[in-house]
Amino acid sequence: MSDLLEKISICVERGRTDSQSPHPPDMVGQPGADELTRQALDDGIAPDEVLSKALVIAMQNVGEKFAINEIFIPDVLMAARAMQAAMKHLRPHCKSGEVRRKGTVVIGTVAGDLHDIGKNLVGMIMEGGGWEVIDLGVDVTSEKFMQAIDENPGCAVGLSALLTTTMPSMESIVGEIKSKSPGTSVIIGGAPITKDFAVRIGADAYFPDPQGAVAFLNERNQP
Ligand code: B1M
Repeated sequence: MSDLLEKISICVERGRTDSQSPHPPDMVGQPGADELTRQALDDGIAPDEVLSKALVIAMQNVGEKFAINEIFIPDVLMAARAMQAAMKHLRPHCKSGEVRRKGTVVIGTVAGDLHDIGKNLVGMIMEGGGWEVIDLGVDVTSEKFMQAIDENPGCAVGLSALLTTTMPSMESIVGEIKSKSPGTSVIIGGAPITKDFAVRIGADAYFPDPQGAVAFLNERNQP
């Protein structure tokens, strides 16, 4: 890996957004993901390489460390901020098709539920893992999920629920997706969700953390 890509990867993993940031204290005064990504593109490094050889690797490390409690929610949020600073430079290239994404995932918190912190973490780690993420937000009805599936053929869907009272809503959304679009993979998660519940409602997979969900998507994407 080039020196520059390695530096970008370290900045994202450590949550170093830009040269003005006070975080992390041992990197104060050094450039961050923002400046280094700009520099990489100016130096002629392909945007695709910045994504796959720096951001994806950094966010994979972040997801793995988070899953084993080596780092915590604030660390993931800082890493996600640094990743967004890099993505700002890559997004125009994504739109032009120069950056190849692994596929599209539509995510949302189910109808009746307003909790979005976990869903946002999952979305950020999926995006960092090289997936295009369409985030429908919170309180998302089955109609909105179906519309997004129609607009993004071949996408996977990720549902989050934090309330026991919105688990029935998750069940009816999964039922609707599976009856109208049986080929769509549906992943579910959230504090009250279990593997047994996922099996019972016909979801393809349940994961207690973002990393498991990304690993599932990557596996499903294998040729
Ligand atoms: Co709420 N709340 N809340 N709340 N809230 C809980 C969930 C609760 C457990 C608190 C409690 O009573 N101890 C309780 C639910 C009880 C139950 O259902 N059995 C509860 C309640 C009751 C409520 C209200 C009803 C309170 C009221 O108004 N009377 C109300 C409901 C509003 C609504 O949704 N309609 C309510 C409101 C709120 C706030 C708005 C104040 C706020 C949400 C702010 C926001 O999200 N923007 C809030 C918060 C912050 C919480 C707690 C404290 C924290 C939730 C959180 O963000 N966790 C929570 C108590 C707790 O968990 N300690 C609580 C951190 C987050 C990173 O974890 O979301 O689990 P989590 O996501 C994890 C994994 O679950 C997984 O990955 C994430 C990262 O590890 N994951 C997935 C999540 N989605 C996934 C999807 C995947 C894969 C993995 O694939 C697609």
